Amino acid sequence: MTDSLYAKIYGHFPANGDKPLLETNDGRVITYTEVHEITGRWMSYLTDIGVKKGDRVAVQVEKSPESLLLYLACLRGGFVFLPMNTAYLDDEIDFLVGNAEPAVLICRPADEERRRAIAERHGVAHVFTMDASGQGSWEVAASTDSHRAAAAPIVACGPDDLAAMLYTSGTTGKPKGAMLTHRNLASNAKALAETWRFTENDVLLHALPVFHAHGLFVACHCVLMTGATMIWLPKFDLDAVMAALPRATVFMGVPTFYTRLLSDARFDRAATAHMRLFTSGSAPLLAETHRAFSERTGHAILERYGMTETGMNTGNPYDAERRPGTVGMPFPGIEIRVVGEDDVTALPTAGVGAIQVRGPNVMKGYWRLPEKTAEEFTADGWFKTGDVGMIDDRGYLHIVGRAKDLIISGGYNVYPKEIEGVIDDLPGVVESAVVGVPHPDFGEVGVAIVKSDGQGHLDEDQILAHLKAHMANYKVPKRVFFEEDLPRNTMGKVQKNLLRDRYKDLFSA
Ligand code: MLC
Ligand code: AMP
Repeated sequence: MTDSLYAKIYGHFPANGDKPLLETNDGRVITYTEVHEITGRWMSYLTDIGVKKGDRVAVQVEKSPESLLLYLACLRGGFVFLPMNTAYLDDEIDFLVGNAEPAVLICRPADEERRRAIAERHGVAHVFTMDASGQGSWEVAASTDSHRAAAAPIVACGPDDLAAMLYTSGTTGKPKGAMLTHRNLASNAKALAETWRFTENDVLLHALPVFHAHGLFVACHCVLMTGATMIWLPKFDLDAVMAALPRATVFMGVPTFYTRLLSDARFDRAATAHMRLFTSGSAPLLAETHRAFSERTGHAILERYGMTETGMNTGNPYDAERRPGTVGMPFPGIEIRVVGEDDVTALPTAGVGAIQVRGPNVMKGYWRLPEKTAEEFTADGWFKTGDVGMIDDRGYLHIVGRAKDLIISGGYNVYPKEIEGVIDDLPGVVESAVVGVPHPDFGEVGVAIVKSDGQGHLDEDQILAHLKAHMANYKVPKRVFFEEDLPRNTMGKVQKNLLRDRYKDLFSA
């Protein structure tokens, strides 16, 4: 008996292999039969070039049907899929590749030269390209019929074997690789597909990026576990979503997707009457957005709560009330507790404290960081989420804040510490603080407050240009302000709450 997630998914492939797993908005179709043929060829090719079970396959490519097939080929072969944000620049990729030591790196054609340099520096044996239509040196090499492809196996995996590794940044230090096992992903996939009542008749409108847990696991696994179908959009585009909506039954988004949809008068009761389910997560959905959505469409968005390290922890009920401003109850098999300062004593109803989670969904640990892993778990095996919340008298979890210094912008995590470090390296900067402030589109965005040495040759544009050259665009603060001194408490710590308050209306309409 194997614990391979691919084997579990394969067990749910529809009897009719001509059924599409996905359709693109420009008319491409990938059937379930094709999924099995292509993943067979690709995992055989990886095996032929010497990639072994447990080796990492690092990927930074645009979203295409092939980008998903790469993931599935890795699952099937027992290789560890490592997707990387398409916005990452050279420095960010260099760190991840150096840390994960993948056997293979697949990149966009335009990046090839720079990625080869990184691969060479870190001893990565194989570099391939894949463009936005799935073509490139990977397709040429891996799709030639290997003699073993026809009989390609589903490599047997144990429950604790790694299936994927996703990096999450920390409030201190460098990004850490969350090691996700076949059991982690499979247990969560089953819990979500069942709780959300997926069937073969569902059509999921997929507009999320596929280098994060939300787009890659939550959305795709619900479909793959039930032999359903996806409409596969390269990214969230309002017109493309509106055009595809009539053929969909389920939509999953970050809150920004919903505020953008609500900004369009075409998005109304008639346009959504046939829909079965809308889910939201990755960032807080404002209660007012939830209510506006219900008023406009008659549908209550199902908000759920998760993270890279744990997959999905809680969600509002499918059948009972979906309460605005809450993230619902634990999914089957998962436990949640809210604890006090000692990190172990569960608080009474409505007590506000640290949220901890335990279950088969929780990662194996951080890649090659046993001490860091140990710090994030309690002695009795609960994972510390870094989120602050309370459970109300009806059992709904409310997230009321974060203990971690983190900004969530349009569903992407931005770590102030990383940005402050880059600003502080600039000549003329004494120190800086980056804080999150409310934003009508992204929910929250970063703003930098800088103390300069007063020599007078630093301005906002210079700092923004410097940041854009060194980090993914979404991490770059939307504005920079100069102040004579940063406010500090008696312990000498910068009082970010005061700065947040000072700049909170910057983007209000
Ligand atoms: C883009 N920009 C952002 C941004 N996305 N800035 C801050 N936050 C973001 N999320 C930048 C662009 O680089 C650009 O910069 C400018 O903002 C305007 O971009 P845009 O054209 O409006 O952005 P767009 O391409 O439409 O992207 C916005 C978006 C995208 C919301 C569609 O960010 C997105 O798909 N977000 C989803 C994130 C996600 O899937 N998270 C899941 C994490 S998993 P410039 O300088 O060029 O003007 C997880 C676990 C869980 O958290 O629970 O799910
Ligand atoms: P990531 O590291 O990208 O997986 O981000 C996980 C974090 O996103 C969680 O720890 C929460 O802080 C936040 N998050 C995810 N879903 C929600 C939600 N529905 N409401 C509020 N915060 C959320």
